[in-house]
Amino acid sequence: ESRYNPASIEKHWQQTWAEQGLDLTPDDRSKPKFYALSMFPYPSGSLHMGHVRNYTITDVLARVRRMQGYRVLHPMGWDAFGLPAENAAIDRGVHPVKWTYQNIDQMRTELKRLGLSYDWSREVATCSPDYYKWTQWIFLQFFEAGLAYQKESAVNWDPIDQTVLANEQVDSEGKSWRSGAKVERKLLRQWFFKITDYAEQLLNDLETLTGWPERVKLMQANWIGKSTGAYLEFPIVDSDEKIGVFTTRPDTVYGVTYVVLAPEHPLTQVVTTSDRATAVDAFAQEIADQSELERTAEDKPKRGIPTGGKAINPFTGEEIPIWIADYVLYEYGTGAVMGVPAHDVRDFKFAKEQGLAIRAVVAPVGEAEGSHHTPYTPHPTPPAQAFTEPGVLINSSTFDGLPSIEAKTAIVQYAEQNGFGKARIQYRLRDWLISRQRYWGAPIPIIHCPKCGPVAVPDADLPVQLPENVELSGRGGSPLATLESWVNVACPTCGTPAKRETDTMDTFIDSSWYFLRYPDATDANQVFDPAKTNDWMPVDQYVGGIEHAILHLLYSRFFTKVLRDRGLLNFGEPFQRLLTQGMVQGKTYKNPRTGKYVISTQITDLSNPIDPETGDALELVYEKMSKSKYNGVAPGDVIGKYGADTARMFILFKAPPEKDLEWDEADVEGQSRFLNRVWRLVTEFGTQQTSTEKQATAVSGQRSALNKAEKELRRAIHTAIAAITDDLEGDYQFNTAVSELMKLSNALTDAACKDSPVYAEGIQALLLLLAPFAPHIAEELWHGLGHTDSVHTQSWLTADATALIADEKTVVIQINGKTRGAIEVPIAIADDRVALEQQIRESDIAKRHLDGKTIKKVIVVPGKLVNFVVG
Ligand code: ANZ
Ligand code: ZN
Repeated sequence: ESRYNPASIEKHWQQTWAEQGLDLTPDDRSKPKFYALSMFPYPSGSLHMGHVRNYTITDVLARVRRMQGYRVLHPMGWDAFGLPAENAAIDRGVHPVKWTYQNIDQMRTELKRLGLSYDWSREVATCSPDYYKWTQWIFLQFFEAGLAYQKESAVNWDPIDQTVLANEQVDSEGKSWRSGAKVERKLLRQWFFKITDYAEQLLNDLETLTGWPERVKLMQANWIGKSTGAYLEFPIVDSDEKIGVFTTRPDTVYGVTYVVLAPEHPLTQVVTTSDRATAVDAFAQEIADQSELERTAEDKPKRGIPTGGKAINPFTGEEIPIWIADYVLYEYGTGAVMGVPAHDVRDFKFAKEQGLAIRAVVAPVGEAEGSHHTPYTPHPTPPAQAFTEPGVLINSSTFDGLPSIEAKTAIVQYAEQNGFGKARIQYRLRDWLISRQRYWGAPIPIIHCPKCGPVAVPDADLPVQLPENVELSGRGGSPLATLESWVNVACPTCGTPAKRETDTMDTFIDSSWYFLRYPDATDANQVFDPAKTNDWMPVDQYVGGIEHAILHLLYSRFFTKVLRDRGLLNFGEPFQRLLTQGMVQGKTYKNPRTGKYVISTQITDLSNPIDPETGDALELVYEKMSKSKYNGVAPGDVIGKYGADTARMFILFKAPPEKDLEWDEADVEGQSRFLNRVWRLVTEFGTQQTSTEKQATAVSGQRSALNKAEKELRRAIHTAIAAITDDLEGDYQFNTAVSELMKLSNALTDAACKDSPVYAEGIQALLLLLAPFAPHIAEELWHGLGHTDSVHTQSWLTADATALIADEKTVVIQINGKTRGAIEVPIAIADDRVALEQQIRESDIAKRHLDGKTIKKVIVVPGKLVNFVVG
């Protein structure tokens, strides 16, 4: 009998499976399909535990569905464009191509060590020309559909590095992460995707995503941010122009005491009076340099100044002042707001600070005029705070007395009839800015012609290859712009000398369609064969991190809808079910006073951890694994020490998939011990019988012919089958599935019928049930039993319902409520009140305790308990 040696068996089976092509995607359309997908990683260089958890979850599902008779598509690839490669080039002089592919090779090797059943023949890397050719082709589909356009837009500009920064590269003080310079806002011509055209669908279709976590759907809905209200126009005094505002509260229009423009609003120039011009310009300049975050921060005082201009409230004819203020965003609604301090918190604060009039026009229900409870008294002084709830209109002319909801409709109708407004729906979602002044991304396939404007690169000329010899300095805008030989081309339409677009695409574009490519990953002639992609899609189970709850998932849904509308797809939602796995947290030593993290190897006594630098007592907490917290565990180390099967089992066992998981070495060892027990159990069984016998006896006999021990074991086996099968549906309770495996192994260990065919059935069942979780050891032991085909190609077991039924029930015997013992009673008797009492009275235990006593009362709970109350 050999010892369990994960290192050698895992390597052996990984090679064998690859040679056999075990994980290739079958083409057999007679089977139902199952598309199992993990979010593909960015090739940073090495796997972290978050990856391991993500991919293990998906792998278990892929393996189990195969055994259940599905044809499974389970692919893997690389989200390989992006800034880190470019920074590596700048910092260390390695070319992004080389850096990226080295990382991919390293990570692929690590993935293979985990025994993940990927169809590697479908691997994609978004930075490969075979892939980005189609990213560019899709861009042109958007362009043709009018969904890709250029617009001046404010970007974060680093004046030292002379480059555009992403929002994430600007810190909370508005400084560049790289140069530390105060970031400026600069207007540049950028490419956008018109995602706002799909806002309504993206919102409404969330309802159809019944397999998504509610939390994620809510986050998307909030991001899309639908508001129903009105567009109203306020004419400017002494001008033909009008200020359009978006409001969700048209019912408050009689309470408007001023209008506010965003400082960037073009009408600012029109309304500002000459005496105010200098002050207004200075203020606008100051605000322009602030990020949106700084401007909208809740706790900051609202800042603004009057322009000197006046507008007219079209409902009252009244003249009201026009201001500019930082809290009005140019990018939302119309970039202008009607100020109603009595009913809006921000307006209220602003009016108080600036001494603007406050006029109540909505009263709480019951306080308004005409109510029979309290006679209405207009507020003699301005209210102490804004009343933001709906109520009943007051001080609103003919609309007085209307409840807010009705007043909204009536007021919008009135505005519409008189030509100064209409109903409007507004979304918080903005068009997607997709151009990046970066090298390591897919070039935007557009040629700018002085005669024709922006022209699509003809399909035949795709891909627009990324030139390799580009100097990367990290400064000065788009690196591609420096390569004149590449930039200068003839216009494909008219032949005039023209210039290539030098921006590249946001890498989120690459990942917005990769799942459509896997069904036809190597197609050189088309983006994908619609027949194949329509067959495999939608993804049946998508697994990934919650950090992608909004952008990646929203963009992917958007792409799917656009490509459907282009006639390429016959479905509108890409991901049927979504699982967002919890974080993997590591044991972290933290100094509560300084907030600093301490490396565990520097701590002398881990049971009483002290900060070696400061002498403070350290706190032991679990936090998301990260280099800066010294709490990471490298997947390679764990696999090296315990094997991939143990790592997988631990991760699945330790917490339900959507919950956070605390990495705990003791529990890893626990799983290692469990697999060792399974190893011994099965190998001991194997040595007792010849292989032919083992297979012959694996089929259990008739239930009636079984003795008590056999029946019990069979019940344990089929309980495990039923429970594990159930755990692999619905909520995916892998943790309880693993405990069921442990229970079954215990039942086998304790079984009093080791030479029975039922025992052989149990051993086989254990391996088949274990296979999706710990694929290598299951395969090795399966072959050890004499099988010549793979455990992973076997059929999943179905529970035998008759085996689940127990013959007897355990009934507790109590005297005056105290438990004195328990006996097994045949079910027919246990469930019959009278028969049960009779049987229990005659039992030895009862007789002994009742001897010489008078029974006053007997309480019988059929199937469970008999309690004798004695005097
Ligand atoms: C008058 C009013 C009165 C408003 C009232 C609210 C309460 P949501 O729900 O987020 O869509 N608003 C409109 N455009 C704005 C902009 N560009 N920057 C800052 N604020 C803007 O919010 C819509 C409300 O936010 C609008 O309704 C407007 O203020 C303000 F008692 O109009 B309201
Ligand atoms: Zn041209």
